[in-house]
Amino acid sequence: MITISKRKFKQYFESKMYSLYAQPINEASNEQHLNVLASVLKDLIAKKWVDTKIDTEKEVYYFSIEFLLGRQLKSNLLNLGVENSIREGLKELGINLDDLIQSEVDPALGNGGLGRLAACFLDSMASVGMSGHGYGIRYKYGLFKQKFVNGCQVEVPDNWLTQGNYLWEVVRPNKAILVKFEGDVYLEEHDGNLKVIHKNYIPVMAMPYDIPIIGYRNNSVNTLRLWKSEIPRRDFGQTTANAKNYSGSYEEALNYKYYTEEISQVLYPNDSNYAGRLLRLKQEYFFVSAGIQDIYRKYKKHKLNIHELHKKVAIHINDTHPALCVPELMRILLDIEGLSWDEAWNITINTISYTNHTIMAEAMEKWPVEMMKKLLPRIYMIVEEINKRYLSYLNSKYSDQNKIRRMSIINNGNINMANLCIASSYSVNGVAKLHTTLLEKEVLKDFYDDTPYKFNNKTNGIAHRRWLMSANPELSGLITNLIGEEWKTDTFKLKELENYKNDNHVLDRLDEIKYNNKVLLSNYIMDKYDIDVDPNSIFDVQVKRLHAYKRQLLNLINIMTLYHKILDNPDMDIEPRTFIFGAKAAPGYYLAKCIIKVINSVADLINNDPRVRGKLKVVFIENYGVSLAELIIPAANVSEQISTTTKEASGTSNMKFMMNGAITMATLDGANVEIHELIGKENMFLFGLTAEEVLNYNKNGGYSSIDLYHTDLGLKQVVDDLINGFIPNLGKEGREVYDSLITYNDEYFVLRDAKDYERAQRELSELYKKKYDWNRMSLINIANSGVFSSDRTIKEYGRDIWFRGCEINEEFN
Ligand code: DL6
Repeated sequence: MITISKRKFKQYFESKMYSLYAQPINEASNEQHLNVLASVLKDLIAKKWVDTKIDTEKEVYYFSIEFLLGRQLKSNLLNLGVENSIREGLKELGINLDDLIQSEVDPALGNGGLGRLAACFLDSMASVGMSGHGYGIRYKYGLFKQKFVNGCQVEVPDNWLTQGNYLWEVVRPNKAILVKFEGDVYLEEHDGNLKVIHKNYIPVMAMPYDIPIIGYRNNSVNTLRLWKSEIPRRDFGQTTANAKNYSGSYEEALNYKYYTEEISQVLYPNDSNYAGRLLRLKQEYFFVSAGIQDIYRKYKKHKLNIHELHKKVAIHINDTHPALCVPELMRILLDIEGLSWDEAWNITINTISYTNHTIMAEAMEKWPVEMMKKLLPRIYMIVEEINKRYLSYLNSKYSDQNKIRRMSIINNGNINMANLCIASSYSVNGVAKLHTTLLEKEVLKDFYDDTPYKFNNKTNGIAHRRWLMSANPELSGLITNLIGEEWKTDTFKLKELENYKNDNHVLDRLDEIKYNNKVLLSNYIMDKYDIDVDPNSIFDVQVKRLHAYKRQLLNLINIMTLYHKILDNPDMDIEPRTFIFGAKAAPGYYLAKCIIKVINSVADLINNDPRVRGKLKVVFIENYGVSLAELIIPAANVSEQISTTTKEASGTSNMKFMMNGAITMATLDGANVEIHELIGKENMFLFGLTAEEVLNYNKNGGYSSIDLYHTDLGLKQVVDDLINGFIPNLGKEGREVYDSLITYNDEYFVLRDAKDYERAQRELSELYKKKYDWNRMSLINIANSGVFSSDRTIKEYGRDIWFRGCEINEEFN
């Protein structure tokens, strides 16, 4: 927490304006005002930011290929507790703070839940006072910007660094690090000792850009360090003596420049070809190597005992993308520190922990041996050695060769990164109870049977400061009026709201706040798409990545069913609904893109049909991201969490919606199961196959979608609409979606769950008519959402993983 008077702030602001831009405040642009404000705030926190704690307590380093931060200004002001004085000061200078907040870029350095979770964790680590820092990549282009052209997704580059630099970053050239690719590795004898020599490597410089992560009203300022790849500068302190010689032709020099700069060019290069896959592997090693070397350098600078690294440092691998932390740490301990394999291994395995975020086979990373061997010769040697020792351990313990093959790190010419992570870390966690159980009992069963003590669950969470306090200030104010301030630092206190569940004044107020948020969203939709949506209608929202398992298609089928019903029965008593979608499809994911096109075509059909006017609307909001989520989620009445049971690891939008009082429509998947445990089926709407049923179907060859299609005529009508011209402006995309359901037997049980979903939707509609019952349910949801604060999650990571201080002595080394 810092304090600054309005008067002082104005002085700082003015002198910063002069030093940065040499011009008066009233002549500066909005962008310049924003830069000046960010710069003043950075000055204010500078002292706290440089304070380092490494020699007093254990530090956590969170490695993630994505950090989906969202805008920082509002959240920094909130956490510092200076919003009011700064707002007032700016006002006197003729500047509106809200304009500055809105004009900040939203860095899209992530794709979805994985990256947003990483950002929430950074916020929580700082806010609970934990010394925890992030390492990632400073991509020049973030996730693409989505535009709809004729209903289809078109990807436009996200040039988020419009001014060349990011508002909050500080570049630190003196902390740049050398990362080595390719080359020849061999052993040489020096004074009777064998030394690993790496020659003819391609040197790449990792330039650190630091972003401050400010804790909520405390003294913590942690760091997110993002690396940019560059050609080593001339004054770069580290030696490149054995590097490949690039003093050749101009063309060679250009190629080298391209090689280095390409690495941090774009988030998720297209991996449908070899070059794209190679680039991804380069990215992974690049940020891992820079990060591990950085930790090591800092450790040595503080003259700490290398034999106790695991007592001072915790390294967390967010999904398998940073899995090369394992061989990179081993490389440093073996080749630089000269430790024995056994000791290096013992330190590594007690330093590294790993989170799994998916059971989808397609997301389980595997790298071809030949690719890694060429790109990272020394790293590959180490992985091979780990595997050799691991196999010998497995062979000494088991005779089942299939099991050993499944557990092997290298198999069939590929390196299985999840297997590497599990074999080499002391903790493996899933992200919701059901997900962890599925890992233990199904997907990673061999590993769980072998080392059950490594496995644990850490149900995800969300930063309630961003998702409730900042995104929904009116609701936040009501909560504080009712139960006081304490919930802001202890969200379990939200439970006290239940005392008001029969207070009609409070329920009315809740209703009013939701309405106001719906008006804000309606205005946005009007401005952007010229679609008039009624804030009195039910706002039924599904916002998340577009993926077949998340089943936006099931939502759409229900919309079509409802549409037909109204057409058949124009006097039908129906609560008006606005269905809202937001989703990006991965550029190479054809079916997902077809689903987008189908939804947009159905939206056109319905929104332009006077027969359903005032009853149904469908809006697909383009370019869904963090800032839009902050507008959409507080305005939702219904939260669609309808993935095929077993497929969604956790979900985090389910938690954000719940905290903002939306009612969840859900399958018992991911963290929905835990929402259900908390509030019971009477406070949400459940439908669909259970996990057991899905697993049984999968083991016994699925169900027959075509049989269902022929027996349920209502369903048949809607499915046929995809290919019979009923939906205008729909061509091959309709056929593709139809085929996924019928020809390819509906892998995600969309049709199988459709009837039950329709039933649950009907019940929801009925309940909405009873205003107080609905708002009571909404209040109960908010009151029970405290457990989903990422502060709780991060404290559990600290308590059970990073600081538990228990040493694993692996049997194999
Ligand atoms: O754990 C964060 C988030 C979960 O909430 C989602 O359920 C899960 O789908 C997502 N997983 C990924 C994995 N991507 N890859 N690779 O984003 O993680």
